Amino acid sequence: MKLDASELRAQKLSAEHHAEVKTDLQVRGYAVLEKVIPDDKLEQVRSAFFERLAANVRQVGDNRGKQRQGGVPLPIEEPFTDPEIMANPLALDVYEDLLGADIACSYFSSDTPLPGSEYQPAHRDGQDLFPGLAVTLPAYMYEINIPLVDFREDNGPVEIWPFSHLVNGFSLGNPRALEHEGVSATETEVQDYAASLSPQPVLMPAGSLLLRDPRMWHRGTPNRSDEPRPMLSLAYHRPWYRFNSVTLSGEVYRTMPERMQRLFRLATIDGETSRDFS
Ligand SMILES: O=C(O)CCC(=O)C(=O)O
Repeated sequence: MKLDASELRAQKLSAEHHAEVKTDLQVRGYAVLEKVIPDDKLEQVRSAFFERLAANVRQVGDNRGKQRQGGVPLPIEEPFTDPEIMANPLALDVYEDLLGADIACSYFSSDTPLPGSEYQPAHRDGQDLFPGLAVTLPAYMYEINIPLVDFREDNGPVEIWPFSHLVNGFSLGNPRALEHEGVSATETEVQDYAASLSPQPVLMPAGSLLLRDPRMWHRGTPNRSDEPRPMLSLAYHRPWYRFNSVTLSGEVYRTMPERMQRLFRLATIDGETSRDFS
């Protein structure tokens, strides 16, 4: 979806766009808001990210084959703490509408297939709340992915299976367990079946927001270009769920605008973690 200049200026979706994004999340499982992060801001974030990526590659090596290059650790500090990056109101207005005003964020990370990385197994993020129960439950979490470069056919765009967040009581297999047994998790019967269902690459310009239900099947694809393909990932959920944990300093927390403080109220702040699950 392309937004109007007035929506970008106000950082607020029109009533029509809000309703369309909400419906797309509920029915298709995803929506894309094209190129909403301003270029100068994106450039600052990209260059801070590439410094971190270089340090991470020095530490862990430059390719992890089928496991690819997930989670370059990112600090919750500038320039990442810009509210347009970590608490984008265009997405959060819809997420609060769908999940409630008391949502929290417990995941801030990144995914970066380097050149030469291969297919990931199709998977969901988060957990099935009631494994094996063939009932579609209401959403409890939504993610935001922010591509830091254009996602093209050749540089390993994320691939998605629209509507698959509504499928339950069906397992794609546990990729990690399979890899550990020496079996490639991308080469199972169920993965072949998923691949036969025509997943779609999400092609989008840098600085877009991919809003998605984490239950929607998705996978990373091979990066055949000669540049890394970085993407930031954040998860926002009902307050009783934790996708992961985030740690930040009280100094950073205190400088956050009020809405952002609410989102990070359950984080570990100066070593203290809130036990408030309400
Ligand atoms: O980087 C990608 O394209 C997908 C990453 C992903 O889905 C994951 O690692 O869970």
